[in-house]
Amino acid sequence: MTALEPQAAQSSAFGIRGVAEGFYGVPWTHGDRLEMIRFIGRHGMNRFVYSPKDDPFLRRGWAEPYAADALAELAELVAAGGESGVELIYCLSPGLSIRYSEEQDVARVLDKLESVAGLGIRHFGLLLDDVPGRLQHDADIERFDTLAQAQAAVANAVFAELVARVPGATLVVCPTAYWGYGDEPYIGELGSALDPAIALFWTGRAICSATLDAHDADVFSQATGRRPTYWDNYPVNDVAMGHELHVGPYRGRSADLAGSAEGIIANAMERFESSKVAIATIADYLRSPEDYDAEMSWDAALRDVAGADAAAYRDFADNSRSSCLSQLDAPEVTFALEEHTFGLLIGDTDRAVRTLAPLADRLAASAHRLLNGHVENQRLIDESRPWIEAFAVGAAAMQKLAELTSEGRLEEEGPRVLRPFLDDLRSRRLRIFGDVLDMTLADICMPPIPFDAHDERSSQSRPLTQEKQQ
Ligand code: LTM
Repeated sequence: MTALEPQAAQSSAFGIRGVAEGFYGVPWTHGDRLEMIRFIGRHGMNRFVYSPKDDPFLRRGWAEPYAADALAELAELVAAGGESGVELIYCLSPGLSIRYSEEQDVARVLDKLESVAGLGIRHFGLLLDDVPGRLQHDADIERFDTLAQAQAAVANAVFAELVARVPGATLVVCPTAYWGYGDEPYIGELGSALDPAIALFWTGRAICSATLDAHDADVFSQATGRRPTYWDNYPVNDVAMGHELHVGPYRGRSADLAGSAEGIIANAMERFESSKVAIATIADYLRSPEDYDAEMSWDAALRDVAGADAAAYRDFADNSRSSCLSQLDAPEVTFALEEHTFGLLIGDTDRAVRTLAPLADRLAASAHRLLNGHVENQRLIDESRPWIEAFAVGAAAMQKLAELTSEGRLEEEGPRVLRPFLDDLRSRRLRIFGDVLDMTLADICMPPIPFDAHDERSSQSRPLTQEKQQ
């Protein structure tokens, strides 16, 4: 694998360039965190956000003190960061139960943050995302008019104490409504009430934003009095995105964004090795957004993470691009299947199989190598295994499709031979090959609705159920 040297930030680079362990799911191990800090340092990033959602000491048990061994591990992360040019942002998520009006709770937050400040951590976060968008404690409802006022009061109090106690301390707040146009009443009110030195996380127009650009960032700055620090939900694939594996390159972030934002923190996947692929491309963008070339960066990232198996893994990952960022889910397969359909429609069998047959063979060989070969990064393959197995089924389906077509047996045997592949792929409920393979197989396997049935339905506009009963 390529050993990259720590890289100095270039002038157009984002100030804050980092990764968050901020997903729902099984937190990374201590060893993973050490490795990720070194990995992102080699790629020129400078922040690691420590905020696994399901760490009991950060959210539900936010006030629980750490045992000595947990503190020792955090100290090791700080030390690894020091060697790699990466600073930790330690984030607490007290929003599920905190009493904003209760001084004791503010003191508890401070105690927890101070306990890690003693290890050398200087950057802190209060994450108030994924909590009810209203005040719940009676005392809070009595004391504050709005959630924004309550949150600002706590954040300001925490920040004032922090800077007094911890030299150079910084604080970032993740608002409860952390996405949108950036000028909604809640975020505007929070921005007006917060100390201007406190940073704000923002995910852009959506929880997982297809694009981030300078115009939207400027709207946010205008409304809140500070530039956004993007918490970018890519490559994370938790909660409802669990059927996608986000191993495609970073896209849709404008080349001029660095001038309008403090920086970007990319929220990673629970799947540790797979996350590195996208993260390496994100690092390239953040270091030099104007020069960023997604495909070139992706090729380098695949070589870095998959090593000797990069070509085979690329074949797989090229068909696993589906995400909020992707414009085209499976570009090469889409082209080949479009050619196949077109060839059949114009009666040109040669054209139908010319691109598809060699591609299907190549993808099948890549799947075989990844699943059965001696691979360099076994953990990468193990984490992606369900998707790679689905990829193997799809590749085999395309081989069969090409074979039946070239032998002139598609019409007669296609539905019977290809239907098990379609059923198998659908039963796995994993996003691979985007929609294109499913649609192609379904066209062949599902009996078409006869033209006269169309006519009958539209002229009589009967519900389908009635039609079936007749
Ligand atoms: O995005 C934010 C600010 N918070 C959470 C993340 O922890 C989670 O990983 C992502 C993606 O599901 N969505 C969130 O709401």
